[in-house]
Amino acid sequence: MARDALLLVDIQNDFCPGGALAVPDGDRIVPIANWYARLFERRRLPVFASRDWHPAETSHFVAGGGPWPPHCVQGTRGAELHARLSLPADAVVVSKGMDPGEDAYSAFQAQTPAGKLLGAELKELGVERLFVGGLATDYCVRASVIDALKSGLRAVVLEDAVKGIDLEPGDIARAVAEMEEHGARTATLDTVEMELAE
Ligand code: VGL
Ligand code: ZN
Repeated sequence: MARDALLLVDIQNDFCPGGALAVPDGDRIVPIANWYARLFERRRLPVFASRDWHPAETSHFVAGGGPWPPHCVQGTRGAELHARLSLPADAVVVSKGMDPGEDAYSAFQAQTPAGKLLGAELKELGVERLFVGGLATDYCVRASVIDALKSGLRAVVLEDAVKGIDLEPGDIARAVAEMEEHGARTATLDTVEMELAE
């Protein structure tokens, strides 16, 4: 049983500079995410990486009536996890957004390669607390953290391993405040080991 797990949300080329839906400085979190991944690996704690994994046509994209330019289309380079993201060999990649009628911002809508929902997988592992980093703070990180809390898990936002879009100035700060209002804690490289010890 593993009480704690790490979730790295959507650290994909399209959310990094040069990508179709670039988060400003999105790639800057990669080395920090790698550090967290190593920490959890050393402690034999499970590591999950979610990916946005859309069909070419979806109501999530502008052409389908949605808010976003096409991004993270299944099988494209933009949908690949960032090349410098370094995950433990036994990390589980979960995919979301495959349904052409669904945004699927939350990693709790994502499935393992075996088709199991992330929440079910975490429950099976005995996970009680999820540490979350990734992209974007004000969309998929926010939705994933709030879903984690609603599903009865504790959640810790890794503040130095997230970056947001701020489509409206203040979105990132509001997202962090909202996650905290739902009960999320925050941690950084400096405090995560203390947090893990609790
Ligand atoms: C995301 C916008 C659209 C995200 C995904 O990963 O935060 N944002 N699709
Ligand atoms: Zn998307």
